[in-house]
Amino acid sequence: MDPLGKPPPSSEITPEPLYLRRRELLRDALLFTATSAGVGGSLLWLTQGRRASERQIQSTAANTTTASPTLTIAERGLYRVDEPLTPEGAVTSYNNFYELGTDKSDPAANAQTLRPRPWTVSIEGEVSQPLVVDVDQLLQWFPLEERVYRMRCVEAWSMVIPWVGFPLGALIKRVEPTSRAKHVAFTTLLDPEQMPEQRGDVLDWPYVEGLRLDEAMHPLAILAVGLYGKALPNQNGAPLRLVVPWKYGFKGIKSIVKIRLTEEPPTTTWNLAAPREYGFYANVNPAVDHPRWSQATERRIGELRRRPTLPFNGYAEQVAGLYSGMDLQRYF
Ligand SMILES: Nc1nc2c(c(=O)[nH]1)N[C@H]1C(S)=C(S)[C@@H](COP(=O)(O)O)O[C@H]1N2
Ligand SMILES: [Mo]
Repeated sequence: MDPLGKPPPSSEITPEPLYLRRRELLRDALLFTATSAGVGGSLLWLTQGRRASERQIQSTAANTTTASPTLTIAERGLYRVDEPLTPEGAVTSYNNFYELGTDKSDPAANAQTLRPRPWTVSIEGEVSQPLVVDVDQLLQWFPLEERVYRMRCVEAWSMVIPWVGFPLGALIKRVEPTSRAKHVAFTTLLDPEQMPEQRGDVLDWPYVEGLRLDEAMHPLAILAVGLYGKALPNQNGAPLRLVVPWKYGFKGIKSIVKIRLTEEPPTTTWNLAAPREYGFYANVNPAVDHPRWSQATERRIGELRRRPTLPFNGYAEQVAGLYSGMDLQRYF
């Protein structure tokens, strides 16, 4: 992810000599398995030493938020993935959240600057019942579900994350879209006090993402308020973020303050920054390479071997129908 044509910031997917990639792979596997109990973890610990895992432990310590609610989960098991969960320590310490820094460890390190309570969200635009609502009120309106989803970043790493949230469609129904509503635009908080990197211009702030209305209404699309049964850590997009598991991770906009229904598709941040590299649809598609790297395989955080990337990130059965007749090479 990088609008300027430079390699991505940290240890990411920049096409590099293979030997480098292998070292990086081993190091990251160590980083993320060493904290989880299990044979794989201890084996790596023994063969690779302990430096990386100490770093890991330090960075996960810095992320508690105050005054977050206890989440009552009404339902579990919908759309469950039969693959091991990515350890919580990895999910909360290896992040993309450019408002809090561009290195993977920055968002956790800078998480305390974000204040996720009190927090209001505006749902507006082409709706007959616009709303400005406190996030804790939202938690009362919609029963929370746990959804275990794969997450595939456009940088070709992936995780399996147990989110807590509710269907985005339930909220959209509540505001009653008009007949002109065809798209949904989401906006992240703009506040350089809380989001220090917004003082710089690595991206056009605030971060904006968008969906077609029918994508937004799909039952797989959720607004997440937690993970691993607890309120969302700041670095993961507290208090409220989008999760659309069949699309690349950058569609999953964090710390949302505005949801606007529109007729026209919104201009989205990454598409604006690098239109050749990041399309509006951003459906996970192993057959369409990123201009600077292949999307055919991915590095599952915590695993040693790359795995094949699946069309629509493994959710083709549920979502392919949304795109029937579309040229997915062109509308990527
Ligand atoms: N506001 C905002 N939302 C964002 C990003 C960001 O930089 N800013 N990064 C995106 C990218 S590229 C990814 S892969 C996911 C990462 O989510 P995670 O850190 O919870 O795994 O968040 C997405 N949402
Ligand atoms: Mo990403």
